[in-house]
Amino acid sequence: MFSRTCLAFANETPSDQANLDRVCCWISFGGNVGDVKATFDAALALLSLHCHIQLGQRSGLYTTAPMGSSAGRPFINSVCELTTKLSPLRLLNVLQCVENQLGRVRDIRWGPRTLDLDILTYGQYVHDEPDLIVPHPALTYRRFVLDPLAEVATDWRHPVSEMSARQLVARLEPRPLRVALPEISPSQLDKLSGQLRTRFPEVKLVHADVEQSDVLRVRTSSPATEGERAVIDLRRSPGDLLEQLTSTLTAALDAPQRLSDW
Ligand code: PH2
Ligand code: MG
Ligand code: MG
Repeated sequence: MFSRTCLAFANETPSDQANLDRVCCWISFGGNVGDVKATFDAALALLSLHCHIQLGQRSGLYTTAPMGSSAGRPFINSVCELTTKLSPLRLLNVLQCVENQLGRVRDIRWGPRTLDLDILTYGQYVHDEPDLIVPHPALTYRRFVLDPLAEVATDWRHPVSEMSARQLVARLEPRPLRVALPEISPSQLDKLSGQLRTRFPEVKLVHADVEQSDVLRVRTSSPATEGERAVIDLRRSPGDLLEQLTSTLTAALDAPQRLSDW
């Protein structure tokens, strides 16, 4: 059952043998160091060796604005579908093995990288623990994953909000983009608006947590409540509030350029 090809993944043991049904997953690819296209190809080749992974559709390659003050040069991003019998944590482990084999150095959080492989979704599975969160918690506001996903995952729906990738992109398109920060005081909001105005003239920060679908809601000090899963949780981003908002808005307002097929 556990074919020899799986031994290419050094951290795996025979207990990784999976007896689950095959699950369809979407994986994001990102990188901005070295020959990123060659690294993506090498990652696909390694994943295709795994006896419990079958590769599916993939999007084109996109150039995207680097999100985060330490991220470095623009990124190349893409998404790929795979089906697997591996559990979510086993799959995560395989992805990390591939990242490591292809020269990933884990030093600066959100720093420049040769390769980042993230599980965007694992079937309809919803899991929120420190070891792994699926669906990826930032999926709903990052154009660098949503645009590639919208290109190929046309039947896909977000397991919690049930929105398609195209609908999630559409939420980010109105200008001005209204962003609600209900936990921030009016005076702090004025200050933040002033600090963000030059870089993001198309963004309007609002305090009122009005029930309007065109408002992007952001949590800054408490977790989203039940039924509020498309809310952006800034506490997952590095830096102070200004830096967290800057990186979030960079990802939300980006207009990724499709470079080529992959
Ligand atoms: N990944 C990061 C940090 N910043 N920026 C872009 N454009 N694309 C990424 O994939 C990306 C990023 C950390 O995972
Ligand atoms: Mg990532
Ligand atoms: Mg990652």
